[in-house]
Amino acid sequence: MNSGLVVGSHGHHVVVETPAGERVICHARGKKNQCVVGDRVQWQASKDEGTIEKIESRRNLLYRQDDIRSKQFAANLDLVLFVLAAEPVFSESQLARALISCEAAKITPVIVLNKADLTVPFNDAMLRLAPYKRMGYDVLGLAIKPTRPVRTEPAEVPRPTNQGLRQAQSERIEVVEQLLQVLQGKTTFVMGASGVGKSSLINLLLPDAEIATREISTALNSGKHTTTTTSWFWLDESKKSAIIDSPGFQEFGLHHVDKMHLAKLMPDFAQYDGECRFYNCTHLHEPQCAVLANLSDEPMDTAIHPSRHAFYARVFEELSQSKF
Ligand SMILES: Nc1nc2c(ncn2[C@@H]2O[C@H](COP(=O)(O)OP(=O)(O)OP(=O)(O)O)[C@@H](O)[C@H]2O)c(=O)[nH]1
Ligand SMILES: [Mg+2]
Ligand SMILES: [Zn+2]
Repeated sequence: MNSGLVVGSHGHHVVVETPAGERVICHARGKKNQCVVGDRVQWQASKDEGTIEKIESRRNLLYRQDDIRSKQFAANLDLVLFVLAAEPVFSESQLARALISCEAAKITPVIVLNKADLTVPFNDAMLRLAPYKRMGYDVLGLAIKPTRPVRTEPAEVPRPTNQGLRQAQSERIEVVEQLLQVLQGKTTFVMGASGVGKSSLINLLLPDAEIATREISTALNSGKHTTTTTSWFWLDESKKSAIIDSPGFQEFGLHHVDKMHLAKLMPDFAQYDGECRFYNCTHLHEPQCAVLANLSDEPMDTAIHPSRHAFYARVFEELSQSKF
């Protein structure tokens, strides 16, 4: 039996990396051995491919359920970078669901807002993230692959081109160093909607990775350079830090979450845990409910925004209908 790490997931097969750094295509033996990227496995060689015989117990498992049929996960993670962009305008429901999923799996999320070069929509998006900052989430504003300089000088002071270039380069270095600091010594899963710049982020950190990204010139609808598989990349030679690219998604089901546990996974709600009159309060209609008592659209750490409560009620209802 050989040991290995799952570094790629392609639907019908996975790629396993051996301790010596070789990569082998493996197939699962039966339903029980369905593994995901990040899994430590035992595998048996058969000709030039392999069979997964055993999955080592997981530290955690991130669920990302697109719909009833297709589920994708990664295991044994330290950090999730949830990437949003100034454009396309992000879905707050998707963000909120992803954060709940991270909390449920006990994995720290960091929100990355990309495309800082698109100043106006970027600032709007940053404003929409203010409540999440107040909840204690880290928000990192970046321009991973800007199409224009991020910081522009007044038009009447033209700068020599080489200086502009040098500034652009030093900004790149700043972004890379900022990111590498966050990722140091961790296994990080990059997730977010299609087109936000997940693969661009990995290319910036690892120019040799040369992941195809969705360029405007390659017809938006063709989906040609959209990521379709989940892949693991080492960030350092000592193999202490790793980053995982994943396909973009639309929906984000939370069917694995217990509805009575939902409020504990939302930090603005969780601050009132145990303060309602009834221990099994659903925070929907009960008298002397600490959550309902603190609904307010004031920008305060103690407030629960009415739109967050509407979101909570929607997900609570969804989980009440759930067949899972
Ligand atoms: N303006 C601007 N565009 C960017 C920036 N970063 C990435 N992009 C562009 O955004 C588009 C999508 O980037 P990708 O890296 O392919 O996005 P992705 O999240 O991997 O998308 P999927 O693989 O489909 O999930 C590309 O055209 C990038 O050039 C940025 O900082 N500013
Ligand atoms: Mg991609
Ligand atoms: Zn309550």
